Amino acid sequence: MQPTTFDFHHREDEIGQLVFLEECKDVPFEVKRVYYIYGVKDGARRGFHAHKSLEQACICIHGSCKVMLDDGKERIDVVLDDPTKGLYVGNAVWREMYDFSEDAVFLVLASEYFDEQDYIRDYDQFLAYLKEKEA
Ligand code: T46
Repeated sequence: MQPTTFDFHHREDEIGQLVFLEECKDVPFEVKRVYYIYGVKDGARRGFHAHKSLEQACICIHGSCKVMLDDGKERIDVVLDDPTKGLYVGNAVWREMYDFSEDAVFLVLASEYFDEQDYIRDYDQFLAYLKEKEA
């Protein structure tokens, strides 16, 4: 599995940096929700779930962290440490986020409003869901 990443528009001038992105242009979906994670405790791991429909773009806008993606066949680990780059996380992919630096701010653009019914929070259920989808 190869990660899909985005390079966002970046403007630098004498007074600082600016990054911008637009829905359906720089990320391949309409953005219905934005959330961000920060202050992650040392050594903590988050995620441990997949989504049935949700698509997301993850950006570590400050500091760094790693994201593990698992499509049921393969696992990859992606380092996010650049506020101009995003990682696409599609549906039916198990994700875990870890190795957050103390100053990490992890921003997520999401294609859907929050819906707990869209989560698969058990790994065996995730594998069963993939099997069902393939059948
Ligand atoms: C994901 C990864 C990358 C809400 O009520 N609304 C929201 O929009 C979100 C994102 C969460 N919540 C609630 C649900 C839980 O009671 O906040 C609590 C913590 O969420 P969760 O344990 O799912 O957080 P993470 O960091 O494990 O996962 C989050 C997203 O939930 C998930 O969609 O893909 O970040």
